[in-house]
Amino acid sequence: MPLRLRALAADNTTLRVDAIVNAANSSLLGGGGVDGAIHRAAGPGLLEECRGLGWCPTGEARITGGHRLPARHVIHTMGPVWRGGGAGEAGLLAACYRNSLVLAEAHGCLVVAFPSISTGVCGFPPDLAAPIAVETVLAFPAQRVHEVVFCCFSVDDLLRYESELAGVPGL
Ligand code: AR6
Repeated sequence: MPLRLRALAADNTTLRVDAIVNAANSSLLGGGGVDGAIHRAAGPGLLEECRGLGWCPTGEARITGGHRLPARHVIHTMGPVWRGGGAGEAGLLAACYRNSLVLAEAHGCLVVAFPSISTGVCGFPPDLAAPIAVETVLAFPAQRVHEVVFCCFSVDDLLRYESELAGVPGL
């Protein structure tokens, strides 16, 4: 089945999907932005589970249950902090999407929703991040995952992803 990609304006803590992705920090112990929203909505059980996971280096990902979230799983990934573009940020951002999808596959997730990783507190320019997100997902050899949702938290980001997806032939 071909992989379906779509963009949606939503708060990802409300999505009833197999996995939502969290733009976490390396401690996996919560923070601001989408990370804070996910921990608030999931409740203390998520933090408890995260404590057992240890450190997550930039570009890698870890998976937990969804606890009180409608989503079955949370995939936590640490995106790169933007340092001007010469510090491997693009490759690390792509690794976040790829490694999150590897975990989604391994846990039988069919529908996965990504926030715009690194484009908030981490300062990655959203216009550069969106094409990396879309290209990396398209290049991923998905077998079980059949739908990827780009969960946009602003109208600007939604328009950005819609225009990116419109440029993909055959989608
Ligand atoms: N649903 C979907 N997207 C959201 C939500 C939400 N509920 N809330 C924010 N966004 P950020 P980062 C968007 O800052 O840049 C934390 O402190 C937001 O508008 O959450 O990867 C962590 O602990 C933006 O487009 O993540 C880390 O320390 C995108 O999510 C650090 O921030 C990412 O913004 C990670 O920074």
